[in-house]
Order: sequence, then structure tokens, then C-alpha cells
Amino acid sequence: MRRTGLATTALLMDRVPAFSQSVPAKALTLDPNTLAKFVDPLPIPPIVRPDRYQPSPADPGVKIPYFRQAMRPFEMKVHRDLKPTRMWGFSSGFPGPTFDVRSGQEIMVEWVNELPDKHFLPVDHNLGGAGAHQPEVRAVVHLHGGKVAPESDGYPEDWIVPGKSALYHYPNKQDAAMLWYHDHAMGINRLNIYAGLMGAYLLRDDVEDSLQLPNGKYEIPLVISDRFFTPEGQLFYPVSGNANAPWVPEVFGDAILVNGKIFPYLDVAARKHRFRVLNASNARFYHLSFANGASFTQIGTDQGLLPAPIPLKALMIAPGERVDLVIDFSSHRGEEMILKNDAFVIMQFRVSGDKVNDTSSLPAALRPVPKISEAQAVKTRLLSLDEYVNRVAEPVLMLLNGTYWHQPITETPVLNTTEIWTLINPTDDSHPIHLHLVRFQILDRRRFETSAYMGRRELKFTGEPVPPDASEAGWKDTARAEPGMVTRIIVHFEGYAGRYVWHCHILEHEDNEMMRPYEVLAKP
Ligand SMILES: [Cu+2]
Repeated sequence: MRRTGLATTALLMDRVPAFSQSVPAKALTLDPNTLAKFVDPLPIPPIVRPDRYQPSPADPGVKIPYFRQAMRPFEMKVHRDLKPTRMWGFSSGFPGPTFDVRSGQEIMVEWVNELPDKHFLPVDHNLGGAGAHQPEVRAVVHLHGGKVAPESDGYPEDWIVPGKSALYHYPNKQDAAMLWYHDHAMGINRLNIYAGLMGAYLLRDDVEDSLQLPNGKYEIPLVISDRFFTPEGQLFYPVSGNANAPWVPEVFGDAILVNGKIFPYLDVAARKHRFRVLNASNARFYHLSFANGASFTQIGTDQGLLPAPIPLKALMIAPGERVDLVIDFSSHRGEEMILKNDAFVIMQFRVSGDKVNDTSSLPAALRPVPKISEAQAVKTRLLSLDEYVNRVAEPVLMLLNGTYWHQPITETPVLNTTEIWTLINPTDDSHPIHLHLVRFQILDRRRFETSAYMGRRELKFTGEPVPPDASEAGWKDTARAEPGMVTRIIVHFEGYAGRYVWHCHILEHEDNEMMRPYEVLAKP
């Protein structure tokens, strides 16, 4: 993806001084291509077990699983030939341990902040919520994709400081899907996640079980993220040339990690496997394919199963998005297959030469995804995505609909109603837009004249509406608002009334005002 977006609505010169560079000097970082490839097996994060059972807040007569998850500093090896890397993670892991829970089984999680008082990555005190008077280390956990009451959703200002904890309730009343949990603290979210504060959350149900998809050791999470490392193997987070305003518009690390390892390999049997893929990167989009051109099958999106499997040769995944894949290695016995991001190697699959009996299936029909009718929408909102640059055309600020985080709430959908959100993107960047609480469908994307829009806020279409890609035509919670296009999503607001957020999932954008509160109203 592009490093910067120049398309803007305004020049903004006062707020943040110009910086001279936002990419790390080469000497400061390790060149990952100097590392040996495929020397580390792919780690599989452990499954979390409940610590105990305790009364449900919804019904004290019922005892539900309680988990305690502490955020701690720790060290881990990201590659055989690197020294251990200092990180922050849940239960001392990166990714943190995987939740594996069933739809309908509510749980409690006590998120505990056992981090130190000082951050080890460059905090920018100019950013909203990260002022010098605030505690430097703050954390709050959001379950991305979870239908959760507002008090357990991890509102960015609900952060806790080291020594404190927050008890969250997850009802899990939603379809099987791969969710993920991660930090969401105001103004330092990009740093906390870069430090390692994230993990996978698999939600299962009877519909999924009935399909006989590959499971057990044949179902594997692939959590993909990118980082820079110093030659000593420590995390390097790039800074601007201005020590008082270190924020950079995007971070695209040159080392790509899967489940916390650089260039891992995975031994696989010559049969079908299911891979739960999550892009947990700060800003990088991946265009995934196999070097040998092998095809694979997508069976699900962010919020669960697609109506039918989709055969693919390549796949785009933006930050925050998940894809559910089935890969059949049976015709690749004895081969070594490389998964890549365009030209860049990510990992290797070593297919066993042995013939195996595969009892799993890949049904032609998975789960119906009824289309939400546009006629159902009671409101259409026009929402612009804007980037602002300084006099040397460097982005210094991103806003949703021209409004800052702290301005009054403008998006107030009514509970149990449907709305169309029209995301107008005149910038040069693709922004993956995520709404908390809800799942939605992408209606279409349509090219428009960005100059007319930026000058006069006049929306002139220059193309016909394009339906979403087949691989996006299911339930979503994060959607790419493509540059120069209007992306329309249709959302049924259900579950809870209260205050949530919507934001760009490029974490550097999110931390610099590309996030807004919204409120679901109980009544009109
Ligand atoms: Cu963005």
C-alpha cells in the first residue's frame, strides 16, 4: 500500500510541525532477508482454560467460565538466529492464547494490566487522549467482532493503568466466527498492539460443527503481522524526524510474522486443513497467494461462514479482517509450498509424502447469508474519510466526516433499525473501516470525482456501482473503503443500546483522530 495519502481537503500547518522522514534509517533496522528461512516451526498459541466458574451477571443462578488474562512484559524469540525480543503480551504470549468458546456460552474475562509504568515505544503526547498529563501506560481490551454490551466493549477511554483490572462479560450470542481481542487504548493503541497485545478468539456453533470441516490439529490459526526489528532483535517502531511529535502516518514493517515467528514452516498432512487467517498488522494489507500457483478455498469472512465455498488463487486481507480458508494438500504430496505476499515470502508448508484418509468435508453449501434489503434501511448517512497534510504534503491528521473524537456524537442509529453508511473516500489510501457491536454487508463501491468532492463537497459519480468481491460477500465487521470510491455498507443495529466506536483499522490513523464514538439509541 501507499505510504502516504496526499489527497486531502485542507492544508493543516499549525497542529503538528513538519517532520522530515518517517521511515527508519536502514542502519537502525535489521534486514529480514538476511535471516535463514524456514528454520522455526509455526507456533500454535495455546487454548485458554477457565480459571474457575462463577455466577453470571445476567443470571446469578448460572455459573459461567471465568478467565483471568494478564498483560505482561516478556521476551520471546521471533527467529532462531535472533536474540529474544522484548514484548508485551497476554499471558506472556504473542499472539496471546486463543479463546475457543461456543456460541451461547457466556463467559467472563478479567483483563489485568501487569505492564510497567513506562512505555518502551515512542508515545506521541500531541495525540488525543495521550497528553503528557495522562498515565503513559494505559490499556483496555476490545473483542473485535463481539456483540457485547457497551461496558464490556473496551471503549478507548475506559483504559486501566498498571496494577488495575477490568472484568468483562462476553455473552457470545452470535454465529460462529473468528473474532480477536486486542488493546484499544486512546492515543497509544498502535503502540500497544505493536508491542504484542492481541490474540485470537474462536467462536463455534452447531451449524459449523454439522459441516464436518477440518478440525482439531487440522485447524490452525494464522495470525499475520509485520514489524521492524533492530539488528539486536528488538522491536523498532519508526518515528518522524520531530522528537516532540513522533507519530508517523503508517508503519509497514519489513519483517512479516505468522503466529509470532519470521519465516516459519508448518508440516502438514496431505489432506484438507482449515486456516483461520487474521491480519493483525498496524497498516499492511496482504495479497496472499502460493508461489506455485496452487488454489485454495475461502469458506468464511470476518463474521463467519460464507453461503458457499469460493475457489481462489489470491486473496486480499486488510488490517482487522479475517478470512477462513480450507487448503487441500492432497494433490501436493511431498511438496514444499510457499505462502507469499506478492513477491515477499511469508511462510512454508511442508506437505508429507504419505497418503492419508481424510474424513473431513468441504460442503458445497455452508451457511445461508440472507441479503439485507436496501428497502429496510431507515436512514442513509454520508460519511467522508479525510486526510490532512502539512505544507510539505505529509499527512498530519485523519478525520471521519471532518470531526474530531471529542466533538459531540453525530451517528445515533436506533436499536433494531437498519441504516446504510456511505463511506466517501477522496484520499489515496484504502481505509479498512470497522464498526464495533455490529455485523454488516457491503452493498457496493462506486468511483467518484474526488476533486469536485474536496472542493465543493459535491458527489459526482464517474462509474457504475461495483458489487463486493466474492470473498467479501458475507457478514463483515471491517470493510475496505477504497481510494476514490464510495463504499456503501448496510448495517442492522442490534444487541445493545449505548456508546460504541467506529474507526479506521490502520492503527496509526485510528490513533490520530480517525475514530469516532457512535451511540445506539434505545428509542428514536
Ligand atoms: Cu485509515
